[in-house]
Amino acid sequence: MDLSILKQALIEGDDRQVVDLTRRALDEDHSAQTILNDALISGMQKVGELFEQGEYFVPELLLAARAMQSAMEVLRSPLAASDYQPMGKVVMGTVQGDLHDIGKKLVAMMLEGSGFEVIDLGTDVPPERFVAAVEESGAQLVGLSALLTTTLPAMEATVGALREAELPTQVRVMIGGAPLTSTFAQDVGADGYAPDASSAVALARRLVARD
Ligand code: B1M
Repeated sequence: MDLSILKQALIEGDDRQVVDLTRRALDEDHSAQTILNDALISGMQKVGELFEQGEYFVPELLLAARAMQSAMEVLRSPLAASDYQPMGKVVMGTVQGDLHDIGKKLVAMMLEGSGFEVIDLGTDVPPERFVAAVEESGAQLVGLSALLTTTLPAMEATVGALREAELPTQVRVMIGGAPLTSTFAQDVGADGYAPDASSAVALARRLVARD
């Protein structure tokens, strides 16, 4: 199967078609990683471009996002089965004011697939919920995601709250999301920045190994 058919179905936000084609691609021995990168992520990139060009509006974004999430459910176990070794506990979430979920879920799935236990707090998460989740779980790592430039101050506030909290163990903080950079990570006092899901796994491994 040509993965561009799946990419096109995602761009059109055709949920059922996307799920069927994702299953078919797996049956035809495309790896979960290839399906994700070559069809789904590149399809979402195209959706973003269409939005920027004024051809798509929020309803089209929502349809594509729903289709992407359904496909990710299909890919969850093959991605997670890739390489299992218990590594540590991570609290993950999208920062306050930001509802973008897909990239963060993808990072969470890849971390799970690499042997991390992930506590996913969802989206629009206030700083104090991150702090409480670390206190309750004893996680060594926190992963913060943001897709909006307007929510970068919330990310800074969250890193600040984690640094100020009296936590039983020293927590490492990694951040990611399209508007971020490693310079921003340094400026707000995070321990690292990852531009995509696979580098997030490599970074998480490095940060946990430092303990
Ligand atoms: Co929104 N949106 N959106 N949107 N949306 C963007 C982000 C935008 C770039 C579109 C555009 O204008 N071109 C733009 C932001 C501009 C900016 O601030 N710079 C934007 C806007 C403006 C908005 C609204 C304000 C629109 C409106 O209402 N007028 C609104 C805001 C709502 C809110 O959050 N308060 C909004 C709403 C939405 C929907 C709800 C409709 C939907 C989200 C649905 C959902 O997530 N459940 C949506 C979508 C789908 C997008 C685009 C099209 C796609 C995002 C996505 O899922 N990408 C996006 C345009 C684009 O990105 N091209 C856009 C696929 C995903 C796999 O990639 O999330 O980048 P990404 O994650 C990557 C990396 O960033 C990284 O790894 C991931 C995998 O490789 N990463 C991490 C992410 N988190 C990480 C954490 C890490 C490490 C790496 O460590 C912890």
